[in-house]
Amino acid sequence: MKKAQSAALRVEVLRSELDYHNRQYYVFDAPVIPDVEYDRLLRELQTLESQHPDLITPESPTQRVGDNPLDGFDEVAHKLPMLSLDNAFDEEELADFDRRIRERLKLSAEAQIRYQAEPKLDGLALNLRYEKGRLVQGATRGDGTRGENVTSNVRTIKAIPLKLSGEGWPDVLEVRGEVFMPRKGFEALNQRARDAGEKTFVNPRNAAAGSLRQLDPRLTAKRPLSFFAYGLGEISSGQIAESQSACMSRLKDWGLPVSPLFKVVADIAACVRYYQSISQQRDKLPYDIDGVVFKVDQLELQQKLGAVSRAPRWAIAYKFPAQEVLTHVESIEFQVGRTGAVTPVARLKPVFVGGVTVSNATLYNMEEVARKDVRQGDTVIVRRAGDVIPEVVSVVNPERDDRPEAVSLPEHCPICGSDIDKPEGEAVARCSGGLYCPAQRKEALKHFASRKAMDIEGLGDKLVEQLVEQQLVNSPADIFTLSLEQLSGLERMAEKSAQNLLDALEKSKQTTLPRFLYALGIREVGEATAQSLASQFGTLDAIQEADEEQLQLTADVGPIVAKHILAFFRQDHNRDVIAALLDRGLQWPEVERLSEDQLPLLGKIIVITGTLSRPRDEIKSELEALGAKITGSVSKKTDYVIAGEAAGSKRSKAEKLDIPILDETGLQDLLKSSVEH
Ligand code: I6G
Repeated sequence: MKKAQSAALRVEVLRSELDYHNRQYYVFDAPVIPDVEYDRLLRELQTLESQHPDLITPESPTQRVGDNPLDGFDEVAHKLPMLSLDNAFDEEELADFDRRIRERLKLSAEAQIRYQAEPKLDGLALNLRYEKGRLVQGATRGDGTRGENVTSNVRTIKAIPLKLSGEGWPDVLEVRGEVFMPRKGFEALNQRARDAGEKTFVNPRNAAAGSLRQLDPRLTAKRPLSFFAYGLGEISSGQIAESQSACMSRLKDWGLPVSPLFKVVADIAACVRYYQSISQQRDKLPYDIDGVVFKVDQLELQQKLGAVSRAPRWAIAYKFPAQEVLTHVESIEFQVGRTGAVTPVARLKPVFVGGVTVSNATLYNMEEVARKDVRQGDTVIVRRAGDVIPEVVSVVNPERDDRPEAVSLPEHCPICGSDIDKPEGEAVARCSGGLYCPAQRKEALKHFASRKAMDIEGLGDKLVEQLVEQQLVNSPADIFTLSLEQLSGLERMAEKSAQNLLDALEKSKQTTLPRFLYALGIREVGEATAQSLASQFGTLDAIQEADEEQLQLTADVGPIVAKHILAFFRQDHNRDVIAALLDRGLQWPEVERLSEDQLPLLGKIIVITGTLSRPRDEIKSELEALGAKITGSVSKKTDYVIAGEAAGSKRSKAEKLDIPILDETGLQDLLKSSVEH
């Protein structure tokens, strides 16, 4: 009894902590804990709920994994129509909007209208219905009067609260807003699709729409969707505030994310300044926007103005110029990246798109070239969104006469002439020249100096290219021997800038182990893996000396990454560069290793086999959260084998090797004792 009570209490505490962290992340954009810590709390809750299923509630943060697939979506009649917005494409049209409002409200030419301003996300509209503070329905706009019931999918979107926080919300509250896919998530999703030879999404908007209209909510749960609220539908209490901006603030208090860039501006001139300011920030925003929206702030005035032909008179979307344009492919060439990846690139007739002139667009790999069938001379749609690399969306005239042959992958590197390898089944072709290839050398140095790596201020791409071309620098260690004379002799480099760079180089020598590891540019070792390796091993020496199995004990490190790490440290020239860098004075503070206190199953190797009552992935995540490493095959190093029904050869092998075999009860005991640890 006492145990069940304490579990119930812990479940409550975990839920409220997780809800709090979710709000900090999505509503306030101010996370308090790192993602791994959030995941750990979530897994602790999952473990407790699996031991005490009676404690599970529909609003628990664990209930976002997605229900069973549907046959189709039901139709939903909107209680209040979901309107669309009129557009303005230049300042004159915006001024007309303001003038029409003043005329309709019979205000003088001098009277000023206060507007609420916010970016217009490039996503899709959604209506959320909360009853007594609980999310009961999510519906798409559809034709404005009837949409689709996508509740099961909406429940998987972490930015959308399953229950409202704070107080004072009406019994029925409908919230309207935009579902969108942040650019980073979109890029990663498409990269995974490309790696698997699957179809990619054309843009984040299509990816968001496709994900929200997925019949299997478990798939939606895996898509990085997010949400900002921008308005209201039915409200049982009539009104929740006197102005649009105050409504948004109340929604925020109740845990609904609203745009962090929303602002009240004094008049139409301030709207123009707001538009200009957002245009300048556009590329740096983590999501696509296609304009800004202005709304008369006072609700009383909104009501007086009303709507015409399905669009409110009190709001307007001031749109940015198009991000997709037509141009011609002048040629298709091949570029060599840091790890030798050979990428086909379309050289384009320069075209102005999304605020910059674009003359190159990536074609990713040969499969993509074939899929899109892009050839020299084609007219293509080019898309540029934010600071994402411009890409060819599709060919406009694939049936034209005398099209040249499709381009094929060259046998030799266009930069250094080394052989190009393309392993069977892999999408990426690589130059085999390694650091002999000047292209790879340049890219490796750019990566080494970049902000998230050694963060060497002033050592930009152009400078790296000059240094390599003039053979002043061959390896990262050479950067630290550059002299003032050498640097000030370079193009566009005054003595002052040269001295600043030397100062920046000196400063960068005080680094951290994760940064240093990341800067080395080991294949598949990104920032997160570099951090995990540092926490797991504590020192660079320990990482260099680790064997494949030891490496694989690290979070994020599977057999492929482990092989890349080993291959990197096995190369003499890499070890020489590291020694030279340390010799030049690069150093970092000691790293605190993860301890058994934090992760009670740290270092334990576990194999899961047979049919269990819960999905294997779920059990795997719970064990991993406690520090265990889950592997696929049984060996002398295995600590436990979790064996469900019909466990076959792995169970027999464990018996032969005398490895403890746990059934479901044994697994629960292991989880319980580790959580209580
Ligand atoms: O489609 C929309 C996007 C953004 C909107 C909207 C919005 O506000 C930021 N606001 C309204 C009132 C409507 N559609 C109808």
